[in-house]
Amino acid sequence: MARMVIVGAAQLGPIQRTDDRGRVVRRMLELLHQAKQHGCNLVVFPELALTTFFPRWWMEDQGEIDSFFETSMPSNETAPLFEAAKQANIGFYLGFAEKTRTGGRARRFNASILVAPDGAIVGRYRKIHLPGHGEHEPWRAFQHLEKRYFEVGDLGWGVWRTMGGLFGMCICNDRRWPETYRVMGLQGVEMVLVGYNTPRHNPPSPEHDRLSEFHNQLVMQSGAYQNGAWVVGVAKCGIEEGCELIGASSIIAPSGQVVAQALTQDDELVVARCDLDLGRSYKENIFNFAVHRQPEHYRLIVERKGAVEPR
Ligand code: CDV
Repeated sequence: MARMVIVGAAQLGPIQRTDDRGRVVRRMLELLHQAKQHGCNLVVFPELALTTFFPRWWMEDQGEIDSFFETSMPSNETAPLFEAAKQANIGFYLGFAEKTRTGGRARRFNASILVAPDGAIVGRYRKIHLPGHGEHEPWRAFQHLEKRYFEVGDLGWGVWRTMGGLFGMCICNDRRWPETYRVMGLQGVEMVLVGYNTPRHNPPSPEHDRLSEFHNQLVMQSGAYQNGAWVVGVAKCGIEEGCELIGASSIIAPSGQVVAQALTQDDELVVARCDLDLGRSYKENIFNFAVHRQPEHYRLIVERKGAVEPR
């Protein structure tokens, strides 16, 4: 019998700096309500879904920076989301800025959680590929200070058995790197969940701006196909504090085909019925890792970070 998961990609339109979390959660609850009407089992929200994309600003006051972080999950503001999802028997992925304390010091991550339909947090992920820069670069139209505000994630890419399948998570820039998907592929992942905030304008390489949606599709479709897994990519998008973020939230089959895609740059629920067994023919044939991979020839991938050209 097919293992069906009805997935809702809950794209969010822009969140302005003045929008408080209560207002954002009300928008998310509306998308969750729509998901329930569509019979969804799983809803995927974007990266840093509770606030505006704050790494676009240089900030020096740690109190101001910390105002964008969550110190507990669920928090007071997100508790209604957890409660409504549990009532609706829907699992969800949520991206947020996490502040935690370990070894007597504060640590900050760009994080996501996977919540099962019974309300239990079954998976945690902390973003590994942090794009942008760590210092103020005033020449840019806007900053991208993820390297300043977050530590590199320390949990690797896990895969969790829940909702009748094998689910993995990554966050935004991670989706551009084949290693992200392959580490999950090597754990048999059947569906990769990824939230993103992708400014259309890339200050160091503006010649790429017109290709933003193409690159978004290219990496998620190839990640899906090369690992025989579904990929659900969900944007926060539209014009946020004067900065345009792309939409194009997509549900992509293990064949690499886009099954459903957002039409707007606003709050929008994109729904697809996903057969988790659809990846099997890829995993057992063309991408049968156990038969065809040659890891002894891949050593450079883990031994070398940057490219070194031959002499
Ligand atoms: N939030 C992100 O990770 N954004 C990057 C941009 C800066 C290129 C992305 O890969 O979409």
